[in-house]
Amino acid sequence: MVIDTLLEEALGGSAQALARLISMVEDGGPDGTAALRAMHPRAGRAYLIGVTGPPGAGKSTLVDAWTASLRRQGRTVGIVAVDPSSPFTGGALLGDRVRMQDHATDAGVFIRSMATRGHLGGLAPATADVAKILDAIGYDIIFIETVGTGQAEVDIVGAGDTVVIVLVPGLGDAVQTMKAGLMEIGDAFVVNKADHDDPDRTVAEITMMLQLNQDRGGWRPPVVKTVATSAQGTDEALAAIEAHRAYLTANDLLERRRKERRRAEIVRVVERRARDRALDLVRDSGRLDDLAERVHRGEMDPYAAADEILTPRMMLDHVGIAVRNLGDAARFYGAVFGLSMAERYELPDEGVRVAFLRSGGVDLELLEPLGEGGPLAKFLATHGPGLHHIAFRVPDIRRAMSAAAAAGCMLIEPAPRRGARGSPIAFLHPSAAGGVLVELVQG
Ligand SMILES: Nc1nc2c(ncn2[C@@H]2O[C@H](COP(=O)(O)OP(=O)(O)O)[C@@H](O)[C@H]2O)c(=O)[nH]1
Ligand SMILES: [Mg+2]
Repeated sequence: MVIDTLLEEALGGSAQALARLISMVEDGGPDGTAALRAMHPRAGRAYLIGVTGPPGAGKSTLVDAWTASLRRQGRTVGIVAVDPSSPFTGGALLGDRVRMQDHATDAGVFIRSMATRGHLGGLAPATADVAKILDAIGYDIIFIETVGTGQAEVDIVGAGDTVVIVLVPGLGDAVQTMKAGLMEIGDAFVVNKADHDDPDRTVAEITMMLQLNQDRGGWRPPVVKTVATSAQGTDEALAAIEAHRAYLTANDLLERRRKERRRAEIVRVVERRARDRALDLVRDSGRLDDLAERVHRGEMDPYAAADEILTPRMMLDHVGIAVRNLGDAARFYGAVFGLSMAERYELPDEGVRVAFLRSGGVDLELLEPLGEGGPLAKFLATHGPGLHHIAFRVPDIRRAMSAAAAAGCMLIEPAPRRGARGSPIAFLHPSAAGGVLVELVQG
């Protein structure tokens, strides 16, 4: 399979294979999921550092300086940068590439720029997944750079083991940052562009805000001044990150943090699958056009239209089996499928005793005649035990009944009645339904 080959090549050090793998993951299709699945057991060794702050604060320049230092220590580095892609300029993607050129030929560094998907504050959702792939491939340190403007970004950098907030001198940004909720998640603060304005004042302001922010679990986020363009203070900032890592490790907090992140990961997978399922449901564009037309004409609202799409037009609800002895049959299905008897009741008017066995999917309704002469007793006398009826759940029982009547099917009763389980039910005569008695249940 293509994925296996790609994985093998990427693990063997092919940057090209790795880039293709990441594209698959970004696309979010089944191949990407397969790749992530295969890589999952290998991930968890890298240290993830989230870097965020206002645009232009110098995040990329800082990451670049840190990468150079880490490479000198012999550590490999993966970088995932999420940039707002301006429709006018093509965004900062090119800028990042140009700046990171020094590392372009270094096999120990892998840089991936991801575009935000259009809308303001929108983020390439696969960031954490891409980081995971880089982790699994074996990069020691992974930087996730995002523009800190809102909750979505908070979620993404929150995926880091250490979260670094980058600010520049001047109160405005710091206030904005606090509003965006970034203050609470910062494990270390960098005041970059210390060659400008009055950096010490900004350091003091941040320190004060941090003091107002109680309960950091014993950790005091350091605040470091840097000039990223000339690598001044950048090693001190890196040391602050390392100190946080050491703190987490020494206090058994790293594993706890990572375990908490698994919840977010599961939610992400559920979200992705739910979205895939949703796309599947609207794939029938003829049906979608039809619903759009009806909404447009004012015959229904968009919510009812969505309900029509989300509710299957027909779903097997239960299968009714005529038996001579309820207990024996129930024991059999219990022994084989582990079904338990959910309800048991007698309907003297209809001459049946009923047992419902719930399966979690399609239920079984076992029917035993109550005395002689009822319809079920007659059924048993002519057919013997066996399939008695199948019941379909439909969104609108009256609609289904009139469709059946229009198709020439005889209705056993003209209007729905309330079934023993509370929902409206109706029966269609077997003659038009392929020889099977069909029960309709409104779902
Ligand atoms: N004067 C000065 N300029 C810097 C500093 N750090 C970065 N820059 C410049 O600020 C601009 C934005 O930097 P960049 O790293 O792309 O910011 P990002 O948007 O936060 O990633 C670039 O032109 C950098 O060269 C600094 O410490 N001092
Ligand atoms: Mg940048």
